[in-house]
Order: sequence, then structure tokens, then C-alpha cells
Amino acid sequence: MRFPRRLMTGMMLSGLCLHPVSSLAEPFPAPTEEVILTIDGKLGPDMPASGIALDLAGLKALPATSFTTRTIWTDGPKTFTGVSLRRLLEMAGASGDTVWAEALNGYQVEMKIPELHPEFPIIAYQIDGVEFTRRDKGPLWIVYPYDLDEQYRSEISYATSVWQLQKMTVE
Ligand SMILES: Nc1nc2c(c(=O)[nH]1)N[C@H]1C(S)=C(S)[C@@H](COP(=O)(O)O)O[C@H]1N2
Ligand SMILES: [Mo]
Repeated sequence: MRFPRRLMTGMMLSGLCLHPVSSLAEPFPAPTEEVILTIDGKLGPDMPASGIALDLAGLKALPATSFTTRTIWTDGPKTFTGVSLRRLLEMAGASGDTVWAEALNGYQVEMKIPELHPEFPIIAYQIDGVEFTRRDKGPLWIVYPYDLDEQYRSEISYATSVWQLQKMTVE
């Protein structure tokens, strides 16, 4: 008898506890609307070979983080809601050290995955509880809680505050 690959891996993982069960494809529902984020490269063995494609609903289905901060790009404190970058990569079973983030305008920047805080930055999909458009740096923006700590008011945090994020590649 043959088991589906996903099921077998799930059993092996639950038996050995080597990886979080969340590295299975389950947390990522197949998109039914416009794909706004793709993740490819070195992902978990149960992720689609072509990479993960997410629509807004798919992102909203994942555990969310919110914080309120000022930014150098916006006026006054704003509440950002989104998914922790580090946690998203863990859920994707990212097995490389580096993630490249790429924006609609072709801007690309790399981040070292082990150096990412578990909670921050987030890939924000809402500002003050509402989605935001490309014109306002949306629909996805990598943001840090700049007001929380001086380390987030640094050139490296600013340079990795990618707006109009559309793709991530794990290397
Ligand atoms: N989409 C996108 N995000 C980006 C950039 C970019 O060119 N495109 N530049 C980055 C860099 S290097 C920095 S320092 C800040 C710059 O913000 P500023 O152009 O408003 O000074 O945004 C970052 N995020
Ligand atoms: Mo920069």
C-alpha cells in the first residue's frame, strides 16, 4: 500500500519531531484570488516544486502580528498587521540561510534568516485595519516596529523595509 507523500512525511515528522508539523503544505491554502506573494527556492520537501503562491486570504489565514509605530514614510502612528517574516519562512520549511525579497519595481534585498527576530519584521497587509494599495506601498510591505527599539531605526532595517513586496526566494 502506498501512502501519499505528504501523509508519510507527516507521520515521520510526528514520530521523530525533527521539524515543526507546520512545515507541511497545509498552512498555505491554494489561492482563489489574485496571487500577491510567491515564495520559492529552498523550501520544505512538501511544498510545491514551483513554490508557494499566496493570495490575500491565504496570508490572512496565517497567524497575524500587529503593532503600532511611526515610520519614516508615513504620518503619525499607524497600526500594521501582517505575518511575521521569520514565522512565514519557518512554515514554508525554508532550509537556506538567506532570503531575497523582491518588489514590484525590481528592488531586491537579502536578509539572513537566522538573524531575523521571531516576530519582526512582518509582511504587513493592513494599515489601521484596512488593506492598502500599490499607491500606498501595498498590498504587502515589510515593516519593523521602528518606535520599539533603536535597532529598527537603522539603515539595515530601512533597506529591508520593502514595499510592494511580491516575491521571496530562499537560498
Ligand atoms: N519597493 C522598494 N522598497 C524599498 C526600496 C525600493 O527601492 N523599492 N528602497 C529601500 C531602501 S535601500 C531604503 S533605505 C528605504 C528607502 O526609503 P526612501 O526611498 O523613502 O528613503 O526603502 C527601502 N525599501
Ligand atoms: Mo537604503
